[in-house]
Amino acid sequence: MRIVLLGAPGSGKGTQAQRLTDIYNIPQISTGDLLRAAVAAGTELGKQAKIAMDAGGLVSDEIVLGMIRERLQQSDTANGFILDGFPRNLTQAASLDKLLAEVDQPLQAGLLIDVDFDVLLKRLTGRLSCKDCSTVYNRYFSPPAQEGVCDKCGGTNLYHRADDNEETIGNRLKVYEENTAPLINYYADQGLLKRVNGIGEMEDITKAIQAELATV
Ligand code: G5P
Ligand code: MG
Repeated sequence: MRIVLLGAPGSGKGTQAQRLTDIYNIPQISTGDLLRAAVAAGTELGKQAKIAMDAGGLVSDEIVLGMIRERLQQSDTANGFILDGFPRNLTQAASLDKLLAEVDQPLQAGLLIDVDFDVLLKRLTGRLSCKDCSTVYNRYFSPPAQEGVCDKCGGTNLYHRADDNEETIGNRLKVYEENTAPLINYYADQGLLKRVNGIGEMEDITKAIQAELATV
């Protein structure tokens, strides 16, 4: 299964991608996670990306497309992938289509997780992420069983993302509206758009996604 998860910052792309990975046995490819790893490693690419990420803007298409091209060549993508946070604008979407056409593996769905903007702020300001395995928690809605310890990997490196402050969140939402939301029509025009309501129990949202994907 080859799918793109669409949705605003905080809509639950990462949360649902991790669940879908276990269900379909295909990898989650999150450009945000790949970029944060590059920032943490202090690579040249990471240094360039950090400036845009701290401001809540988009990292250059050139950097992101290079990363995606390399990632899609790895063998664990043979049965498909879940793209989370990519593509982010029409240029990236067209480049992805081209890349997948070259290997005759076209995208099968663009799945939108729909969440009202007023819910997103609380989700993002309360988010905690595991540095070791990227599992996502929320200090208000879904904290780990033991404070400061990841339920999944047992690591003790839960952190609050640097871009989850109100000012940067405001920018990220604006960038989403202007650059990423047009992808909804882009995939609708290709007959690939699926849509689920992203407010409710995480488990129910996963089931709604599975029901949508059952027809691809
Ligand atoms: P990212 O890392 O892609 P965003 O801003 O697109 O970041 P984000 O913030 O990671 O997206 P998400 O993955 O949609 O949001 O949300 P999540 O982490 O799963 O959930 C958010 C919170 O809500 C968590 O606390 C979770 O527990 C809670 N939650 C989730 N689901 C539910 C639910 O059903 N119910 C409830 N109650 N709570 C829930 O990108 C970061 C930066 O990297 C760069 C950009 O600078 C970007 O700003 N970047 C790119 N730049 C250019 N091109 C690209 N393709 C780029 N990709 C990344
Ligand atoms: Mg995410």
